[in-house]
Amino acid sequence: PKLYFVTTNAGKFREAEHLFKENFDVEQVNMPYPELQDNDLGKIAAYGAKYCAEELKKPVMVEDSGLFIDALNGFPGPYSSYVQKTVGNKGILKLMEGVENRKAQYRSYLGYCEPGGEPVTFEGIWHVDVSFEEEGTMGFGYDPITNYRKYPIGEMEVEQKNEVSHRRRALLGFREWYLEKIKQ
Ligand code: ITT
Ligand code: NA
Repeated sequence: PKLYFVTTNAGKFREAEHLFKENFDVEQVNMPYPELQDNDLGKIAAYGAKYCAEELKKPVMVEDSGLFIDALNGFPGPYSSYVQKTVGNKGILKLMEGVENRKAQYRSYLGYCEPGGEPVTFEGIWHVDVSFEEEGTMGFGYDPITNYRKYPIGEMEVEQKNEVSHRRRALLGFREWYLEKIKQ
């Protein structure tokens, strides 16, 4: 089957393409869509999927994600994209200077919708730590300033990251549901 992944983020798309390559033909639709102002990423993904399905008249997936840092009460969370584009990784490292608690989570919400249908969402959470300096050039976004059990995420190949990430969990949740659905 063919799926359309609406995202402007090439890093996200690359990971999804890798993870799904055995099951689906995934095409990137590089189109921004209105994002609800909400703290609930699941709601943003559901609304975005519905909007894009009606707009494109195709079955679509969207994904809304973010990095939630414990010591910053969940910041940047739903603002992750904006914060990445403004103060960036250096800005986050600055905020984290002298902070001992480095715990954070990446969260991913995959939203899927067909034209005329209701959206469904799938969640994935990945517990990571905020590093003390930038390391690696492999990933995107906050990858260079996060590590998983001391392994710099910025040094992970797509395949390696796809074995453990928040995105893997959300996408595989969707895959299981979808493959079951098309059997019927
Ligand atoms: P689209 O909305 O067009 O898909 P976006 O980059 O704006 O692209 P989001 O609104 O979901 O996507 O923003 C999530 C941000 O969180 C993203 O821009 C990254 O900075 C960060 N992020 C999400 N997943 C990440 C990951 O696996 N590694 C590093 N940073 C990530
Ligand atoms: Na976005």
